[in-house]
Amino acid sequence: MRKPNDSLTRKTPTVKSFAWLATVGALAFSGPALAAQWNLATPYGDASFHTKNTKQFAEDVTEATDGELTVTVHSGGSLISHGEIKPSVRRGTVQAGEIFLSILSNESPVYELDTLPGVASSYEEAFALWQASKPDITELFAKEGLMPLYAVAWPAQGIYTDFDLTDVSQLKGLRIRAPNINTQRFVENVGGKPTETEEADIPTAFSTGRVDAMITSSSTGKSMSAWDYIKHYNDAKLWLPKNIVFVNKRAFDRLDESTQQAVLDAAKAAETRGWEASKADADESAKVLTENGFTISEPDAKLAEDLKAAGDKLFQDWKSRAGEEGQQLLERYRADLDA
Ligand code: PCA
Repeated sequence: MRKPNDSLTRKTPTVKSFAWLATVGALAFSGPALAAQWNLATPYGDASFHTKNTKQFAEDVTEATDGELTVTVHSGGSLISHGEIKPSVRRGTVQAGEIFLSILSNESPVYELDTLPGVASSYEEAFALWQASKPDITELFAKEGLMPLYAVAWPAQGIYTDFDLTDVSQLKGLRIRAPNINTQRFVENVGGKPTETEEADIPTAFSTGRVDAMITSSSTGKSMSAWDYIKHYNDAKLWLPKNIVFVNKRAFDRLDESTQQAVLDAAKAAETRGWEASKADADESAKVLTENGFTISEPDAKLAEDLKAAGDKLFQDWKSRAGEEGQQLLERYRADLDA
């Protein structure tokens, strides 16, 4: 492991003559032309385990390449808004980005699979689904000049309300915040009114009375200090959606081979670390919610059945949109699971 100031000491020459100084100057001048700098935009804030993981990825790249490539993470939508991140990476305005994969669901049914109930509801299944869908997603991204680096699941999605949720009819007419199209459809299927709100805007949406309830993970509840505006979490374990981190392919191709390999190695490590962090954060977040006065419950048999009915409808709708390609992907995933 390199010590923090190692490169400094190593690069500081012992100056013995002016001739040396000239050489050092020339080296210093040619250095920046070789080194590359990437900006990576993410909509998620520093409190999110995803952002911590991505920042670690950035540090790993800088360290492994000895500064030949530095990656600067711009978190919390500070550089580019969520919906603009993929177009910006495509154009090369920024070299890399992180997004909630299912915000792309209107582009292909493949992007919807991790927000469908009954497809993958544990970490093991969610990871198998990612493995099965990776070739399709890689191909779709390649068509836009993009390359996926890694993907990490959020903890399972549940329902936040300001009352104890025991019956699906309680959701009727409520304005429920949902992070993607399928969750919005699910809200409609349970009789609620879907409201699209970015994670960072959740506290304002509650404080201004724009929403009454939300669907998200325990992690987002913790990051957004949900106890300030709501008190009940039903851990319905609806699905485990993913974030994906990706890069502009031209920017990647411009790197020399060893730098490219360093990026791929750091991405592989980030994926493994991220899935572990997600599991740990799910537990930790449930604890923090409880400590802050939350009541956490699970659906009883009747509520589970009603949520499942709303989910089944979603799944049938997906099937009618998914076409041959989507069906095949689903079958491949199921076959892998059974293997
Ligand atoms: N948090 C993000 C995406 C899914 C999740 O758990 C959100 O709610 O926007």
